[in-house]
Amino acid sequence: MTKTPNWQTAIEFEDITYKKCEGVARIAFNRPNVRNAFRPNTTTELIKAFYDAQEDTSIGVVLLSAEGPSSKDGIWSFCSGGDQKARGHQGYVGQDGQHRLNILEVQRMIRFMPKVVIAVVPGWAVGGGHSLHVVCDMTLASKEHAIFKQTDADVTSFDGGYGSAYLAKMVGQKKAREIFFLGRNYSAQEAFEMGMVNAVVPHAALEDTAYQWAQEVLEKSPTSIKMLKFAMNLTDDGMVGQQVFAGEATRLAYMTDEAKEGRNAFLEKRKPEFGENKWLP
Ligand code: S0N
Repeated sequence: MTKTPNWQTAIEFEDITYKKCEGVARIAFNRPNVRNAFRPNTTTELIKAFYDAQEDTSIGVVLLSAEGPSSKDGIWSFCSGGDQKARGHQGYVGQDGQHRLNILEVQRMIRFMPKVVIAVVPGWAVGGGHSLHVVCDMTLASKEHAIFKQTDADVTSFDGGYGSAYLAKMVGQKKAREIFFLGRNYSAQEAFEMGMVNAVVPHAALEDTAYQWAQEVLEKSPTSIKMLKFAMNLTDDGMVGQQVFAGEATRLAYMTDEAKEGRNAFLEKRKPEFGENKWLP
């Protein structure tokens, strides 16, 4: 039986909502009248919320979801990508007048955070919004309302990183090329059959199901989950993937008596004594 969470607001934002409940953080787009398009203020807020969730040691899972539906027409969205009204000549223009492409920073936070990020897709997942669901560790989609679509090649605002190249690893080269080159709409069921959605869920049960999945993850060993996520990332992330994985291996080594002896010997200005029979077969 699924449990309904008692969400508590963690930080008040303008373009997103950010809540927590029992080890789970929920970050949700909150611009439903523009299909949850992200402007620079949205990405700045996303970065702050993801950073907070990463730093909070009580949080093991982040749900990336969306508020809705639109008050104009009742249509649900996850995210429709970069706000084309904020798009300038060199990027998306914020209140400070700077041109930025910092949704890519959000993607990297999702990819490299030592916690599980689940995309909860209640409606349109389009353009950069589609790329965000691709980079999340798992995706749950509304049976009735989720629609997946890539418009990057319509508006000349394309994601040549995780949104396309990693998608191709996920659904296969031919299908990924179809998604980008034809820009068609795909239902939750079609996205599931392609391998880019983990489960198709009745809309009314979507949020509670996501919370339930998060609770299941939280029953697992945190170190195992983190190492497995980074291991699965490693081959696609090159030297950065190795750096992230290896950093955690170093942390594990820090926890050994051997590492404590290495540090203590240095501080005490003596030769370290690592002991006998430490060279395991
Ligand atoms: C989502 C779509 C398919 C929904 O269609 P529907 O239901 O017919 O609704 P509309 O009437 O079109 O829209 C309702 C209202 O919402 C506004 N709106 C929708 N999407 C956007 C948007 N992206 N930007 C601004 N406004 C949007 C409409 O204008 C409408 O407003 P009103 O009611 O006032 O008329 C359909 O809406 C659609 O196709 N949207 C555009 C999708 C799109 O092309 N997005 C951009 C694609 N590219 C990216 O996102 C790439 C960005 C990225 O990730 C990136 C990659 C590499 C490097 C940098 C970046 C970066 O962004 O930084």
